[in-house]
Amino acid sequence: PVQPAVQRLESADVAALWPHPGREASKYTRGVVAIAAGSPRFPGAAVLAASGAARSGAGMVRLIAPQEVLDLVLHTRPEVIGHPSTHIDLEEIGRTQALVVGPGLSGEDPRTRDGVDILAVGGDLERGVIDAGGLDALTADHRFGQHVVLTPHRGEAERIAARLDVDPGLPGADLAPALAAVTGATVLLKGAITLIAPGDGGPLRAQDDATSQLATAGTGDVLAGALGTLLAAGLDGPDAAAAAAILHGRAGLLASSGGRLPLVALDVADRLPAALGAIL
Ligand code: NPW
Ligand code: AMP
Ligand code: MG
Repeated sequence: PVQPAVQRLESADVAALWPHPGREASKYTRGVVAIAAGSPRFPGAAVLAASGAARSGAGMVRLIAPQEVLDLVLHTRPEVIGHPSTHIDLEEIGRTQALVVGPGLSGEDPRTRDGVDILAVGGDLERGVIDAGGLDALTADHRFGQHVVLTPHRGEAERIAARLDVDPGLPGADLAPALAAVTGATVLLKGAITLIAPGDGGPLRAQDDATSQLATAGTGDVLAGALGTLLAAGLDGPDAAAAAAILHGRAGLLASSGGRLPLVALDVADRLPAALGAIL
């Protein structure tokens, strides 16, 4: 098949898509995002994903995690609603418009398997993000709609590809669409150039103006949370992915003084509102 033209993402794309809360908005109508993240081995990933979600304007951020992880997160982010649990039961949790599964989880964690099944075709929710450990639970039998976004870095993308009978050696501009085609999900392939391949075979979008200061532990977890918020607000999978990638990249530039100084992942989350302010 002929490779469709690549669309280069700009700030204006975010401005056009951004979901401003209406005058009558409530925290529930704005979008509730539930996040299954953080484990005894990687508790910090939950802080980072929850921060990315909360700083992007979620009406409510729920976190499904063991109590010791919730204790850490609530210390930093008291606005987060904690759900101490080893599994995901959406009925028990309450209203949820998008689910983020994976930051800081292993592929064997029951939350990982529950989350992927909930987001798969035939599951209870069609909007969400599968990142990090969540990607390790993908099998060739899983199919998704395009409002589910997979967010692998290159290493994770190669691991999924090998399992889904896609050539892991493909260049990114072919690998992202190939993974989107076999899963049906939108694929956001992270890196110096971040590529977004819609699950419906639509045009590839690219972001190439972030800073390599983002190449530090935990920045991907922040992105997963921010993307969850935009999906909960009702954006289409590819649009949410585009807006989250641009905003995350701009926040990285602000947090690093234009790419000159080192940043830490939590700085990126905290700069999301200012990045948005510079765009709108
Ligand atoms: P190599 O070196 O090329 O052989 P992992 P992870 C390869 C959580 N975190 N970027 C490379 O292999 C995450 O949420 C928790 C990165 C490398 O060894 C995950 O749950 C934090 N890797 C978990 O940790 C902060 C690339 O893949 C391997 C690559 C593991 O996350 C940090 C890494 O893959 C972190 O976010 C690329 N562009 N290209 C916390 N504070 O709690 C190739 N590789 O071990 O599956 O993933 O990213 O380290
Ligand atoms: P993760 O590996 O999951 O923590 O995600 C890393 C984040 O940093 C992603 O948003 C990447 O797009 C971004 N990133 C990593 N390396 C670079 C780079 N060289 N230039 C720009 N952004 C990068
Ligand atoms: Mg990651």
